Amino acid sequence: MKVLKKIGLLLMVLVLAIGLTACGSSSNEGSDSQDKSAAENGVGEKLIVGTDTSFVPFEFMDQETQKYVGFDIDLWAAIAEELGLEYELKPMDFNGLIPALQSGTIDVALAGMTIKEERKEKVDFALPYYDAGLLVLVRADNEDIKSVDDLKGKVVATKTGTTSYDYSVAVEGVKEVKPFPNIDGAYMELINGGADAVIFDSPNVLYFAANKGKGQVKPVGDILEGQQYGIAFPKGSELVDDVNQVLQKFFENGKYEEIYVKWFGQKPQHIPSAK
Ligand code: ASN
Repeated sequence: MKVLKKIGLLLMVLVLAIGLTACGSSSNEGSDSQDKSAAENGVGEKLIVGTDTSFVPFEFMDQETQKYVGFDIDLWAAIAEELGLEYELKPMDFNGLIPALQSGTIDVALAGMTIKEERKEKVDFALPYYDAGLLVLVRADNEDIKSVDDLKGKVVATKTGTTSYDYSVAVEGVKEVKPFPNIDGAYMELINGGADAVIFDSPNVLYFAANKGKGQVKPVGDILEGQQYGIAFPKGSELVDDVNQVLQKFFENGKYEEIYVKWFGQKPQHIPSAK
């Protein structure tokens, strides 16, 4: 009897122990599947959209609301709405965007990025959506730099990893090119006298000169180099075709024009990819 009782007790303990372990593992599974479904339905499904930290008026922080705003931000919001995409913005230095697309850390790069053959080898671009160029910016009181031809022996500041950097280092006779991870740093360098000029994207230079830099800086000379901006994706991204269809629709139905007028105060003279 005693032996039987003992066996019975042992069995009970065993059953309990197994039950507990089972409970334990099932609750682990529970949290695993919770994680998975969160990833499937939420965070994991949200596209990560890399943007530049500051590229007025395309993407920049609104100081009042502490939110990212701008032409690119509105254009992407409208595209995402049309395609039913959820996304999260991830501001980062411009120079990090292409590597982040290549490593899959981000799904989209929204940064007034110039479509270039060399970049096309690394990432895919949707249709061109904005015509731009480069401009030389100097201090408002500067009298000797009137165009890019007057940069011999001068110090030029610009942003790292950009078409402006490539352009600046190729200007004959420039004494030094100072690259900054963020264009605001280059503008400050100019205003503080650490550089004689900034070479950078025309819409950004014009916007800065008319707003934050008003009275302190002035653009000089002609617009240099015709460029077009495109939204960039990892190579082979299935999103490109869908985004192109929406862009084409926006070029035709006035949505593009509406966003353009909001940020540039005038109608676009030319819509890059409109049929
Ligand atoms: N458009 C330029 C480039 O792609 C600069 C920028 O900051 N977007 O290099």
